[in-house]
Amino acid sequence: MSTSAPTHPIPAAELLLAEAGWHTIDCISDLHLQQDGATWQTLRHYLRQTPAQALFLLGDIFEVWVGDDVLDDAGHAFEQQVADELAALAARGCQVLLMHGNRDFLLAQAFCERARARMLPDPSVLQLPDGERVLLSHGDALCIDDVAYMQFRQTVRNPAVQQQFLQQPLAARVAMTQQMRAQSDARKNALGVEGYADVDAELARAWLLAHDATTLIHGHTHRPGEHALQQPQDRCALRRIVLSDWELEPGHGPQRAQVLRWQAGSPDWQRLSPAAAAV
Ligand SMILES: [Mn+2]
Repeated sequence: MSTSAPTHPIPAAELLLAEAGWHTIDCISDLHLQQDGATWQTLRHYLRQTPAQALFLLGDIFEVWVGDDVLDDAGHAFEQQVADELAALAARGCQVLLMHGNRDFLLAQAFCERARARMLPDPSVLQLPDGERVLLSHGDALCIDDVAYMQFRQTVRNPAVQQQFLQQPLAARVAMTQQMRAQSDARKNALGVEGYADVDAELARAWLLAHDATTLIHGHTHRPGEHALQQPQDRCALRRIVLSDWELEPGHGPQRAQVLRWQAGSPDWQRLSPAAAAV
């Protein structure tokens, strides 16, 4: 386990200080939006009602993102609606903070401008008003046991590779990603959630120690939970909190969707249903 560190250098993190007016901070991830439906309608209701002053969307907001030019394409009205709904939330005074997932890592400047959102590097440190430092990540970079995925990740996160992809016509990019998604779905069906590599506990602990944080919040694995990470020599409790994915369409397995919320004066983060978080 401890051999993972040298081959997986710990990335730098951006430090974000919670503002004094942030009384409610929400984290969600893995919405995997692709079309209008039950998941989107529940999310939209939540976005319109949340009392949060800051909303962190920790990756895989979209099932796939082929380039920001979909925002100018008549065939992608759904993606435009999502961006506009985030912008409406921002207009009401909530800061919208995004992180890339392994599905939507091509979200770029034009999307952020339309959604009035800010893209954060993965990982980022959120320092809460009480001084607690929380490390935020999508989580895929910590699933190092999936060697094939880690190689794929390195390739597709290469700016030159991305540039080449984005130079293809939009229709060609859509077709290419559909093919890749079919392969990925076949693998998902064959392995099941439990068959996927999980976050490497030792690497997660190393990330926390390097960034002087005590809690890691991430998504990606679709295994909501909370796990202690500290070793006997650690001076304080270290843990990771795993966000739920959102899947509310009928016929897609058990329905699931959660908001993780921090509130000033509350002892800890709370898991809420979207309906409970929307009041
Ligand atoms: Mn993911």
